[in-house]
Formats: sequence, C-alpha cells, structure tokens
Amino acid sequence: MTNPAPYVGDLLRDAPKNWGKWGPNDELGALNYLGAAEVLQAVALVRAGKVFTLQVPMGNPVGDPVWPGRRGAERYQILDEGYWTVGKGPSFPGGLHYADDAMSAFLQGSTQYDALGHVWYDGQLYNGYDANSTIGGMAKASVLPIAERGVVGRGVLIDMAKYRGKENLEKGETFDHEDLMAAAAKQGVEITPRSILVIRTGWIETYFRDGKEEFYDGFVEPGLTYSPALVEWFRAMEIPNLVTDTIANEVTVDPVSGVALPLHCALMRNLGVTFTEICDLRKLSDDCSADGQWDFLYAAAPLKVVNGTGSPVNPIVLK
Ligand code: UVW
Repeated sequence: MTNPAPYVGDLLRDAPKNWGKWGPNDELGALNYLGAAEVLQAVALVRAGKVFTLQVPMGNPVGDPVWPGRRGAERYQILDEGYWTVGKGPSFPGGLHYADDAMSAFLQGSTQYDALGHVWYDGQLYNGYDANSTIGGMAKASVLPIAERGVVGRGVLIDMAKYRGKENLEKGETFDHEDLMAAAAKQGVEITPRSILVIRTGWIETYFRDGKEEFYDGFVEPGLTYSPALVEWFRAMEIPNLVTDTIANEVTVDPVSGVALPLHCALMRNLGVTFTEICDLRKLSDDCSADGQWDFLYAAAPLKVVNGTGSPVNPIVLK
C-alpha cells in the first residue's frame, strides 16, 4: 500500500512567502517586480516587427482543452441573417442587419490568468487574506487587480520539448529549474531576474494532434516539479509570471510527495507568482528557433472580471 500524500501545509511549512512585501493590501504579488525599467528593457527587444498571439482557440468545435471537471466555452448564436430571412430580424432606421452571440464559459476554461487567490491552504490566500473571502466571489486577490494593471515585461521562452529532442513531453514527465537553465544555455539565452518565464512542453498541442480521449486518458500533465530549491530559485529570481502550454503549469501530482499541484501553493499563494496557463507556444518557438532570439516583449491583460477567480486572455508577444 502506498503512503497517503502529506497535507500540503505540512509539505510547505518552512516555504518562503512574499506576504506583506508590497503592503497588507497588495493583490498583485510578484507583478510588482515589473516596473518602468522592466517594460523599457522589453521594448528594446522588439526589432523585427513580429507579432505572436498565444491563446488557444476558444469555443472550438473540436472542444477546448480544460482541467477535468470544467467545460469548454459554449458559444450561442443570438442573431444572424436567418432572422431577417424569416422576417423576424429587428428593423432599424437605414435597414442594417447584424450578428450577435453569447458565450457560457469557465473563466479558467481557455488560455487564462489565475487570480492570485485562486488556490489556498491553511485557510489563507496570497498575502494572508482569509479563505472565507472567496465565498460567493473573490473579495480579495481576484483577477481584477491583475487586469487593471496589465502585464508587460521581458519574456523568455524555454522549449523543454525541443531541449529533450521531442515533439512534446510525455504524460507526467517532470523538469526543474536546473533543467530550465540548462535548456536556456543550449538556446543561448539567459533567464535574467524578473523575466516572465514562458515554458513550452508541447503538451497542449497533443490535445489537437492526438485527440481528447488520449489527452484525458490517465490525466497527468508533464511540468515543473516541486522542490524547496526550485521554490527558492523562483523567489531569488523574482519571477513575476509563469506562462506555459499546459493546463496547470506544473506536473499534476508531485511524484515525490504525491501532493497535487504543490507549486500552485508554493509559487502562487506564497510568493505571489501569477500563472498563465493553456498557451499555444508552437509558432513562437518555431520563430525563436529560426531567428535565434528567445527573448521578447510579452504583454497580456486578462479581462476585468469583478470578483473573478481568473480570466481568459490572449497574450501578445512582440519581437
Ligand atoms: C486548478 O487549479 C485546479 O486549475 P488551474 O489549472 O486553472 O490553475
């Protein structure tokens, strides 16, 4: 019989926290590291006028890749030419026709920003906010402050799949900060302090290539894996934002402790690192391979959802 996983609060009992670092009312966490100097450093990386968008399609007829238990976005047509064809379209002075639609979507059901308060343990969210503040909507550390601020900085792409000579990492395959630095050295780029860390595993591409049955069969994503040294590296490097092409930005279950999503707790809840998930990084990676430039201006603004636990987003990269 295998040992039960420890309580995450015990696993992270001595883990570092950035609580209070930016004041008792802070809801932005490590995004506070991105000031004017970091924005201007990123602007200097725009040299060729290339533009990349990182969101996966939303409301896709083949389904949207989502965390098990969530549903992909459902789009409903509200108004189209068919209404006028049967004489039911509204009439406007001048006679214009138009199309309208609506969407029902998990706010974390596409490429997304997680609110800093999205995950917690010990009854406390990021910065020590009471977990009861999540009831009925996030009164604290929602996605709104991130949306109001926007995220702009130097992004650096590390392609772990390419580094390991694969199209994509396998189910449950792990890597850590040492692997990231080794891959960066091979790519000829440096992960400097305050870089927005963008990691390609090729995983989300498998949803579209191999189909959803294979994707969800024994669901365990590849990704970063917890260790105290990795958490300390994120803290010391002042990483403001972790962006990946997986649903949860980390291996689904830590193979050492058996704890699910410990980095959500150690990085997001404790250090205030913002998480951007479910990105499509293929075209960007292909371009970086071709021109040898793996760093760029990264910009993203989630939607201003009041009390939201997260929000869809279409991040933009400029080179
Ligand atoms: C969970 O935390 C369960 O999901 P996400 O990947 O949206 O962070």
